[in-house]
Amino acid sequence: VWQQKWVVGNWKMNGRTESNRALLGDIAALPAAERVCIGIAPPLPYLAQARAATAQAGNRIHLAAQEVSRFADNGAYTGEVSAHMLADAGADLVLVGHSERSLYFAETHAERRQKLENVLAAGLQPLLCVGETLAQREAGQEQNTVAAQLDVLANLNSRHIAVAYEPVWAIGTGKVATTAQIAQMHEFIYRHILSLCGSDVNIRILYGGSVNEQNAADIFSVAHVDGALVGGASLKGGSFAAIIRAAE
Ligand code: G2H
Repeated sequence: VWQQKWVVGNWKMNGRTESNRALLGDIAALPAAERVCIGIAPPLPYLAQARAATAQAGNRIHLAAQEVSRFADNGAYTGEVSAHMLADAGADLVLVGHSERSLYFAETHAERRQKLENVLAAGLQPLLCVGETLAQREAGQEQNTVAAQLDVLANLNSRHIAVAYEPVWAIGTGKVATTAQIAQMHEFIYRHILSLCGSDVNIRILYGGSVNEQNAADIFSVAHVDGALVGGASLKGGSFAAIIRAAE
């Protein structure tokens, strides 16, 4: 897995039982992609549906959760879902720190850290999302911003670091970072993780932000791009399949 390209579909708040059935059918029918690790992150009520559908594909589709509680295990935290519950429900990957969580839920650095620790304690792999806003990029602050976001990884008890670089200005906007911008930032992220976590870590750095079947091949050809976190295009079976083929 740590040599493969990861293609993870983040469904966000989309789907219904009936429409999921068709999409999951397409995903379960994908031919085995040896060099690609495929993941999907459906909304929580559909995790079991996704698990059942992908089990038919021999569990080669990884299940991801889009969010996790900062509270550990069990307790009086109405509305929350713990990392242990996600593990119990069959997830093995958990998104942490997606920019939409800071935008709409004011998630803090300390909360992200707590979530990372909870995910690891439950035996799951976190996928930390980082990325700068347009204003930060225009002010020349993109690397400082991303470095500060990555600092949440310092002294984390894990030798497996997965990060998604998602420039906020490219999320769901149809605007894609240029391959030069992606190359520069992925190289920076790679070096920063090494300096934070040591050189003996396994690293996957995914790109996210309006990835689609037209631009995927170019993006995957960039050094230190180890896959993609795909939003909108992961809701169409054909597009998601094409992105996986581009990663092969
Ligand atoms: C970025 C991405 C997936 P989209 O958020 O997380 O979404 O591909 O729709 O820009």
